[in-house]
Amino acid sequence: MWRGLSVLASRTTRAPSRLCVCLRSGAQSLAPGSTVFALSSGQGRCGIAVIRTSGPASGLALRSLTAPREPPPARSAALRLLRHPRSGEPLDRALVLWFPGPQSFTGEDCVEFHVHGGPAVVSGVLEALGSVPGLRAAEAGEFTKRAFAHGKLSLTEVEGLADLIHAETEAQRRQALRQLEGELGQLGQHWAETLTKALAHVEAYIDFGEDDNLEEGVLEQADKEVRALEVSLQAHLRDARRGQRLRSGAHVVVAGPPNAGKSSLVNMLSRKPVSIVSPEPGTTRDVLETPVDLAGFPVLLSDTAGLREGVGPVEQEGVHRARQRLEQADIILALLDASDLGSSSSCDFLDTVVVPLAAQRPDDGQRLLLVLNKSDLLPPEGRVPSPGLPPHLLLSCLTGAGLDDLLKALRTQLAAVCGDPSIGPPLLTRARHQHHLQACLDALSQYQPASDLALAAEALRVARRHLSHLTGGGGTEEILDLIFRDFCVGK
Ligand SMILES: Nc1nc2c(ncn2[C@@H]2O[C@H](COP(=O)(O)OP(=O)(O)O)[C@@H](O)[C@H]2O)c(=O)[nH]1
Ligand SMILES: [Mg+2]
Repeated sequence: MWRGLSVLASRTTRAPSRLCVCLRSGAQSLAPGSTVFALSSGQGRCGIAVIRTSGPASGLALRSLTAPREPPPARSAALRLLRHPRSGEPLDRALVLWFPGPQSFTGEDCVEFHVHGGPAVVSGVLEALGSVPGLRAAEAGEFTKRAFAHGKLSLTEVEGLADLIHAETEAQRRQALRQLEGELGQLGQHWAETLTKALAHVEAYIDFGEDDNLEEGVLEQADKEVRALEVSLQAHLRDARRGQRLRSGAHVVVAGPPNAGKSSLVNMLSRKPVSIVSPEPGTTRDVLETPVDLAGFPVLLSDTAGLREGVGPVEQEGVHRARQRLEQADIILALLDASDLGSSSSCDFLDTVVVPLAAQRPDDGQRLLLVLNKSDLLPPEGRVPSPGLPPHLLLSCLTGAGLDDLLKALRTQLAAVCGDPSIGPPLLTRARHQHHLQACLDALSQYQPASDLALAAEALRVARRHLSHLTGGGGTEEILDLIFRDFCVGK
């Protein structure tokens, strides 16, 4: 399939008009490929539902459902009575839009029917479309697949579209939109062009090295550009985890001694009763996870068992799981009872978890936010409970005091671990991107023009091939299937 799609894509680039079927010519039977239709808006009762078609018989479908009226001009909405082509029964009065290819989402002839969103209207129109010769129901992701095949979207843009459809937080939406707008693909193309130029220089040197006409310093220039590219790729790979965290959620783990108010904090941040809150120490034993939108960032928030020694086997297992989860955390929300800092469990937690983490440089990995809860229990005059503590925030889960400051601090930490999608170069958002960039770098490590020019040229070719996989130039069917699996029918 991949090869077929690529061939089609390259043909389209050369002769886009061949895929454009004139509505009035009745040429639909001449054009290759099938025509598909699907409900593209969400399922269920709603005000308006959008049903679309893509393929050469789209014009026929439009005519069949709106006869005897003429189809509207291209890309203009018009109100039409839709009728079943066989029985002539009225189905709905709907807005219809005609997008002749290649100026459409898929690059093919497309029609959109904006119908009333009742289930009977939708199923009636879908059934009517199914009765038009040459039309069949679309498979999951088929519209986007066709857009990719016709060169309307690159692979990174397809991924951006999938992420945009699934984006649940503001930061995810920003990152996905940037990728859909082609920023990551353009960066990949820019890198590939650098390699093409360097390759041209090396090849020129191989062919005309002895020739006086060749500009001086050609090899040195290529060398400089390749080394600069290596630095840039390394920087992006170092940043790769951030884009992926933003896509799938940062791990924030709430930890602390028993009864510090960990479950209360998790419930407050997630605004739902995820965990049982009780004055009895050792209530939470399993790790409880909940996805939350924290200050616009996607977070997987975990509540854990209070860390303490000398307890029964079930709680011991809970403590073991809590420690495991701590190791996987991107951000640790370390919680202590501000009115109980002198207890042995508080001191143990400070010594074994907080102090070692606070000593780390923040860019070394895990980030720590130390929070002293139950500030409402402190005497009003003695607001700083222990001057020797690492930097901390005061909070009361009971009264909500200090919550705004905590959210602000969390936002800063989340922006650091996920990357701020509004600024800076586009981030790598998937393991696939990381894989291709790493493969490109590995190939470049074989680039040693001083020792062997032919091998150096080959290294550049291999590196360029890996980069082209980033945006979908040459690849495997499995990658495509994996990406399009994220789409549902109608997308
Ligand atoms: N006074 C006061 N009590 C709190 C606060 N946060 C939690 N608690 C209480 O402390 C007890 C333990 O809370 P819980 O969230 O179960 O703590 P965990 O064991 O760390 O999960 C419960 O009785 C809570 O109502 C707070 O900010 N102030
Ligand atoms: Mg608890």
